[in-house]
Amino acid sequence: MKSACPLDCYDACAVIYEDGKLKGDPNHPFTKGFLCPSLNGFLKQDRILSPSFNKKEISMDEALEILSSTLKANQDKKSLLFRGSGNFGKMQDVTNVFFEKYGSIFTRGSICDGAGHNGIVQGRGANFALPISQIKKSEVVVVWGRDVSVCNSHMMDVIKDKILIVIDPVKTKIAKIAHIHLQLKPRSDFFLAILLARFAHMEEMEDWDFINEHCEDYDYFCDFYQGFGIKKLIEKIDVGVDDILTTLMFFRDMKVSILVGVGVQKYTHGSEVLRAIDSFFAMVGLFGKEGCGVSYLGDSSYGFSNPFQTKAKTTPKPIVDFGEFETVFIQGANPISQMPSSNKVQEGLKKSSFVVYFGLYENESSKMADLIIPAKTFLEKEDLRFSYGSEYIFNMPKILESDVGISEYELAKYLHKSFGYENLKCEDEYINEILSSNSKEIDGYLHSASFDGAPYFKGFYTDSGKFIFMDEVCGEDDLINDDGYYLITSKYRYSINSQFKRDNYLYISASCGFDDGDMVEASSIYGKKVFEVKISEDLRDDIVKICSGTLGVNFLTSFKKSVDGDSAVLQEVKINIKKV
Ligand SMILES: Nc1nc2c(c(=O)[nH]1)N[C@H]1C(S)=C(S)[C@@H](COP(=O)(O)OP(=O)(O)OC[C@H]3O[C@@H](n4cnc5c(=O)[nH]c(N)nc54)[C@H](O)[C@@H]3O)O[C@H]1N2
Ligand SMILES: Nc1nc2c(c(=O)[nH]1)N[C@H]1C(S)=C(S)[C@@H](COP(=O)(O)OP(=O)(O)OC[C@H]3O[C@@H](n4cnc5c(=O)[nH]c(N)nc54)[C@H](O)[C@@H]3O)O[C@H]1N2
Ligand code: SF4
Ligand SMILES: [Mo]
Repeated sequence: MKSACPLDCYDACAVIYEDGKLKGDPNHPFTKGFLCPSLNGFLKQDRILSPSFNKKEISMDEALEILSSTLKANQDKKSLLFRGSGNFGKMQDVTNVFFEKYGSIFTRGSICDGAGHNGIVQGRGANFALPISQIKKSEVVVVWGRDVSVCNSHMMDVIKDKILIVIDPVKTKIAKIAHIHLQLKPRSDFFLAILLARFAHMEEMEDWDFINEHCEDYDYFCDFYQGFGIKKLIEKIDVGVDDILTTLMFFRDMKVSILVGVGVQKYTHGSEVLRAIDSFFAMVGLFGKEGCGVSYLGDSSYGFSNPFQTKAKTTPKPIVDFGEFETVFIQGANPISQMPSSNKVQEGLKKSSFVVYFGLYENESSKMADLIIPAKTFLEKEDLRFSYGSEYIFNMPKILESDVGISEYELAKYLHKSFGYENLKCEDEYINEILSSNSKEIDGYLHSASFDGAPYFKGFYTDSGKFIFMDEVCGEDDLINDDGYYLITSKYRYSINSQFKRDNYLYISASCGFDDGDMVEASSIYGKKVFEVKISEDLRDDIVKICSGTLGVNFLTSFKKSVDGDSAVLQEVKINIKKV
C-alpha cells in the first residue's frame, strides 16, 4: 500500500509498504524509489511499547484516566501544549482542538525555520518553495546554507548537471562538486547579500521593468545597501572577491534558483538574512520567471483549509519557560535535546508538577516525564502530509493494526469525551476537508494546487501585490566579538534531529591543535559539555561543528529568540575548548 515518509524533511518521500517492508515508490517523479537511512531503519527502531506513570508500566486505559483526571484537577493552573515535528502529518494538529478548549498556552514561532520564513513573508507576502518542475528548468543552482546531500538528498539528482554554487562555511559534499564554493564566515550571509546588491548596482544589473512594475521601495533599498562599505563587507564575509564577482555574473541572463536552508538564519537577525537575499534577487528581476526563484522551507499548507487553527494564547517557542507551567504536554518532541539552552529546559521541566511525554521513542525528555504515552507510528493511523520542499502532498492511510500506542486523534477524542466537550469530527472528515480544499492529482500523484507555474509569476502576496524591498536591519549589531570558535550545528546523515542513530562528535579543523579521539570540554556563556573530537578537513579554522541530536549540544546554545519570527538562535554563540 502507498503512503509517505512522515519525517520532518524537505523530500517527503513516496513510500510503499509491502511484505512487512518499507520501500520507496519507484514511480514517484521526484523521490524515485530511494529512501534514506532514517526511514530504512524505521521499522527496526525500538519504540516505547507501554505507557508508564512515575516509571511504572501501566495500561493505556490507566494512562488515559490519569491524564484526564490530572488535567481536570489542574484546570485552573497554567498548562502548556509543547509540540515538535517528530511526525510531519497534519493529524498531529488535532490535539490543538482539545487543548484550546482546555485553556492551555500554545507556543508560537519555531526552533527551526521561523526567522527566515518571517523575512520572506515581509517581502513577498507568502513563502512558496520552488516546485521541483521549476528547479529542473534552472541553469544555475545556488545552494545557500542548505546541506542538500544530507537533508534534501533527492535534490542531488535534480541539480547535479547544473552550474552549482555553494555558499556554506563547511565544505559539504555538494560544495566539493560545486563550480564555486564560497566558504564564508558563519553569520555573514546578510553581508554577502548586501555586497551582491552593491556589485549588481555597479554593474547596472538592475531589472528596471521588474522593479518598476512589481516592486516597492527600491530607492530605500538602494540607499540602504550603499550605506555599507565594500571593504568592510568583504572583511566580514572573508572569501575572495573574485569568486563573489563570478557568482554575480551568473545572475545576468541565466535561469537561477537559490535553494536556501535553515543554516543562514539561526541568528538574531535571521529574518533579515532571507529578506536581503530576496531583495537582491528581486533587484535583478528573477522572481516569477521560469526556472528561477528563491526556495526556502516553503509554507506547504498555503491555500489549504485548516480545521485545527486555534485562537489559543501563545508564548515564544525558543524561550518558553517550562517552569511557569504546572502541566506540560509534550507531543512529538524532544525539547531537552532539541530546544536551545538545555540547562534552562531541564530546570523548567523539573519545576512543572505534571509532565506528559507523548511520543514514539525513549529519550532525554521521556526520562523527565511523569506520564509516558506511546504514540502510534504513521503506518498505524490515518493521516496526510505536505512538503516544505516540493509541490507534492500525500495521503497516508492506516495500513497496520497494532496494540501498541494511541493515535493523536484517538487521544484527543478520549479527552473530549471525558471533559464532556463537543465531539470531534470523524478522522476522515478532517482529512477530506484538508485534501479537497487545495489539491489536484497529476499523473497519479497529489499536488498542492497553490503551485501553478513559477511562484509569483502573477505577482506577490503583499497587500499591494508588489515585492517590498528591505531598508533596515535589526539585530545585525548583536555580533559576537568574544573569543572562541563559531558553533555550526547542522544535521546528521543518519538521524532526523534526535530520532534514530545520533552523532557523538565535535568536529574541528586539524589546524586547531586537537587530535581524533581527544575528549574536550566545550563551553559557552550558556553551559558546557564534554565531547569527543573528530578532525574534519571540511571546516574553516574558526568553527566547530556539532550535529543536531548529538547528546548535549544544546547545553551550549543561547536562550534567545530572533528579532523577528520568534525563532531559535542556535548559532549565535562562541565556543571555547579545552582538553579534559
Ligand atoms: N538527514 C537529515 N535530514 C534532515 C534533518 C536531519 O536531522 N537529518 N532535519 C530536517 C529538518 S528538521 C530541517 S529544518 C532540514 C534542514 O536542512 P538544512 O537547511 O540543510 O539545515 P542544516 O543542516 O541545519 O544547515 C544547512 C547548512 O547550513 C550551513 N551553515 C551553518 N551556518 C551557516 C551560516 O552562517 N551561513 C551559511 N551560508 N551556511 C551555514 C551548514 O554548514 C549546513 O551545511 O533538514 C531536514 N532533513
Ligand atoms: N543544536 C541544534 N538544535 C536543533 C537543531 C539543530 O540543527 N541544531 N534543529 C532544530 C530543528 S530544525 C528542529 S525541526 C527541531 C526538532 O526538534 P523536535 O521536534 O523535538 O524533534 P526530534 O528530536 O526529531 O524529536 C521528535 C520526537 O517525536 C516523537 N515522534 C515521532 N513520531 C511521532 C508520532 O507519530 N506521534 C508522536 N506523538 N510523537 C512522535 C519521537 O518520539 C521523537 O522523540 O530541533 C531544533 N534543534
Ligand atoms: S527522511 Fe527525508 S529522505 Fe528520508 S525517507 Fe523520509 S522524506 Fe525521504
Ligand atoms: Mo527543522
